[in-house]
Amino acid sequence: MAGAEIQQQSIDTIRTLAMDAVQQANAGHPGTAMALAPLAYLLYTKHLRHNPADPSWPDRDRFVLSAGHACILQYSALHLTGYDLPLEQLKRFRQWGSLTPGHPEHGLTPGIETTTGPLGQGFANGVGFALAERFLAERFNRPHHEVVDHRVYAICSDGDMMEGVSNEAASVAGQNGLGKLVYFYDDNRITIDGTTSVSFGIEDRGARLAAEGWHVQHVADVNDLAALDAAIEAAKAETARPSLIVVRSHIAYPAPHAVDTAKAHGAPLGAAEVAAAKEAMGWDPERSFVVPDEVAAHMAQAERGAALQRDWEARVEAWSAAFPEVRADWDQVHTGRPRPGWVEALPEFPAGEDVATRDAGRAVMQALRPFTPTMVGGAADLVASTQTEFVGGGLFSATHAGRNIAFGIREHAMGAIVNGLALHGGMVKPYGSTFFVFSDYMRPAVRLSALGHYPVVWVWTHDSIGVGEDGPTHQPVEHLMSLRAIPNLWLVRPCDANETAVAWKVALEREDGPVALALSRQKLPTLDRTELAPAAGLERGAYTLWESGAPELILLATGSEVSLALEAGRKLAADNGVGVRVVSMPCWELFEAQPQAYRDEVLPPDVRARLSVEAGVSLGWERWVGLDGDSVAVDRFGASAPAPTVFEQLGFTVDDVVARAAALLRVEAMEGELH
Ligand SMILES: Cc1ncc(C[n+]2csc(CCOP(=O)(O)OP(=O)(O)O)c2C)c(N)n1
Ligand SMILES: [Mg+2]
Repeated sequence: MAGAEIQQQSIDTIRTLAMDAVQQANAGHPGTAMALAPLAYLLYTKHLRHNPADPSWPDRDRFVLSAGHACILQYSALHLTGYDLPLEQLKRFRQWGSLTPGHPEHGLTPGIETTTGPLGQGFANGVGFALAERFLAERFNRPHHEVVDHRVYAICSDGDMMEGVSNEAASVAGQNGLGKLVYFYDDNRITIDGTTSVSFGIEDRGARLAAEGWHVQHVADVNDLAALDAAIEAAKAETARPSLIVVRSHIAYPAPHAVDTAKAHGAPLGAAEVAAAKEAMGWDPERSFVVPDEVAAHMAQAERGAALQRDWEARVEAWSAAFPEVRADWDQVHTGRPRPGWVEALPEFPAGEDVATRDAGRAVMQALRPFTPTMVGGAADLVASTQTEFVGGGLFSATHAGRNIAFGIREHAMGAIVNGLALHGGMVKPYGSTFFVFSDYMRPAVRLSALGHYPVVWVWTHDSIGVGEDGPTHQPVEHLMSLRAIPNLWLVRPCDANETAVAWKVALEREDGPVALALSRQKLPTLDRTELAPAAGLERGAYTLWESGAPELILLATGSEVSLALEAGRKLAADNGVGVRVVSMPCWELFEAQPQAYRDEVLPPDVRARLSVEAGVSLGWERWVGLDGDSVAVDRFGASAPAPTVFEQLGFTVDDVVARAAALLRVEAMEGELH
């Protein structure tokens, strides 16, 4: 190892930058960054195989700061090792438009692999990275040609270890023997509310992960670089099990008064304490944002990083020459798109047959399978229900990287793991699935997929009261609307088998964010597209499915309620001679993105008699039905009974829809007379 003096100086540089940045911003989390400076130093200068000049080099080690609040630690390390993150950006920590936001944001700051901050998510994202690494290694490596071989490092705090999602993810990692994981648990015995003795004093975290199949070590003092280094080497040497290194640290060390206090977690230390800490380190208390030249030179990783990448590129060259087809496959999956020809391969479903959209989804997935060799995913123990399986794709296990991942009943970790799979690169469209009602159990990860623009697919089946006998606990009611409330998430609820195929097309084509599919358990009629508009209309979010004459009334529906609206519309037109338009509206977000002219074409502003029909809460439909419209909706919890009974009891029958529509038309007519 390098000389002790320059090491200490480097570590103290990280500490002072952390203190100074938080002090300047007058907001942030200095304590943990200061305490863990030795760990960041050792990782970024010795163990991490990374290249600051090319933060997206495919075979780099991945580093995840699951304790995202301590991000100034990572920003300092990135700056000092030579990433394109100038000191100026550290001075603008947490300011509008800076590259140093209050928690790490992937896609914004070079070297940030995933967006963290909601505790536990990063832990699980890292498991996704390791699954991706294993999958790609098995698929692309050849004897004597290792082009995929990297580790995943993560730093986790007490909060990460307390959150249930990390335990779910740890269990998945242990089950699958993800030996490339090297995780650190910052055992500082402090959280915001004070000492962990009040909330986390009994549990032996190391023993828990050991019981889940992890290789667990303890380091008594994070400042003991030799012990830390030895533990990291041992963790790297352990390839069959994921590794956890429990590191004892003291928050805000070496600030004389702030050390070991909860206050040091999330508040600036104050000018006097910053000065005192600098004095304790032998630094000039008057100066801030100081990076000694020797430290800059010592920590710069440009050369080491370039050499590591060159070495990899040489291996890739030899591998490409020996296996040109494998290389072509590699290039293909790294475009993030399926192989050409996939659109033509999408199935078309004949009219007349009744098909649940979950079953249509299954057929679509099988058709896509040859075109998406690195598309993996699974269900939270509901494969037989969600029908999201690549038949013949094998099961992922400790000994074989199959395409179907048995996430077990762990929706939350599934969500975060799928996010990690997507973030890794090379894995085209990873997906996770469960009952729609349990989307709640994975919502934090879904939110992050939207916030971080991750190209993942969420497949939720059993999407309404159509679940039937399982009753209100299993019948989603508020879910469609609450998911529509998440910015940048596309929620698609196809109305029949052919819309389901187009929905999957939309999902595969989207590159800048997640697409969620809400699919039915119950069978739905496959609409006759020779007399109705083509299902391709789904790509514009909403489209006129059918109409009779100039519209006086518009019925808007999604998913399983479209055929109901159609039947009601036809009846209204036939019996009353009303001009009716039926609009299928599978994706609000796509419709909102259409030009105004198209939206006005589908929903002419002067047609005010509008009725929405959707088996979910009405909240939000006002946007489309307006003040003069109405909604056939479910503004209560469902009930346990056969699905047709539940629909009938809650007002989803042709007669009900006709009556509600007729009432709207009567009001319109009366208003017409009054004018
Ligand atoms: C899911 C979630 N809940 C709550 C928070 C708010 N929060 C941020 S850090 C933290 C706990 C701090 O303790 P610890 O995780 O041990 O971090 P340390 O202070 O030791 O760095 C909390 C509750 C969060 N970021 N994410
Ligand atoms: Mg802590």
